[in-house]
Amino acid sequence: HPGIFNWTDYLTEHGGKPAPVTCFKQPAAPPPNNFCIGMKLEASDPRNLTSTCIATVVGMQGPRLRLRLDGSDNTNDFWRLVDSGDLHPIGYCEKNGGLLQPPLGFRMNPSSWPHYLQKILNGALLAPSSCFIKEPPTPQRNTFQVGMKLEAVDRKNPHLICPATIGAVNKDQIHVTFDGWRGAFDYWCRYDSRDLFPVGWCATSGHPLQPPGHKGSSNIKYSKGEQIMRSGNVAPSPLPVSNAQLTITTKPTSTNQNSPGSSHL
Ligand code: MLZ
Repeated sequence: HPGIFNWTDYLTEHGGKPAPVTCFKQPAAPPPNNFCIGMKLEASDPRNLTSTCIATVVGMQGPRLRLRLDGSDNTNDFWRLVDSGDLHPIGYCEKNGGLLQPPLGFRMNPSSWPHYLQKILNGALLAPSSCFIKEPPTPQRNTFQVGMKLEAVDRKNPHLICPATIGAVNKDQIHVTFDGWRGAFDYWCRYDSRDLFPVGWCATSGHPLQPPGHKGSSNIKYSKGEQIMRSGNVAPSPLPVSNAQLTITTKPTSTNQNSPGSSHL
């Protein structure tokens, strides 16, 4: 299938080894997704982790749920795995002595919250407890190494999972670098983040995997010759070469000249 991303061919061509599955806080097999669009559940507010809110499933992709907090707008949707520790059936908060809170940025007057809550839960489709899957255990320590390959959530486009490489390791933190995007989407996170998956996870879980970008790999060749300047410490991920080796071949592309300052969006 030319044009469809294939890890085996990619690793043969570009080198690199998949990070072992034991590095990740993910179960041996991706969990089943038994949720349906429209189901309501309890989730912690990503913008205010001390609040438990009502959320509705507004989309799904493999074992990932796209969630929207009830009473919030549609610009703060977030994604969680079905085995996320942040998700619980409706009633869990109250059973544990808590109170459901309005989301940060509640669209109405705060005094209307109790009535609003009653209204949205009346006759609602509640996600049954069988949908919720226990969070997997956390690996004891950070065993990622620089150069290892993985699949990672693009935090600027959190519906996307993309091929990535470990760019650096510092104690419990790892630097996730996205293949072919010259650093524009890279981030640091803990080794036990739920946004990190082993190579092949998307294929087995039924989640789409974005192909790598082409910036820094299609019309950029690594050889001796004319140098280009780049600002900051943005490395030409994922190829481990020094700036001194980086040159752009003169083969013109259609519109994007792939200049170092060009937009990545
Ligand atoms: N705005 C970009 C998305 C890039 C995603 C990169 N992920 C590492 C585009 O539309 O191509």
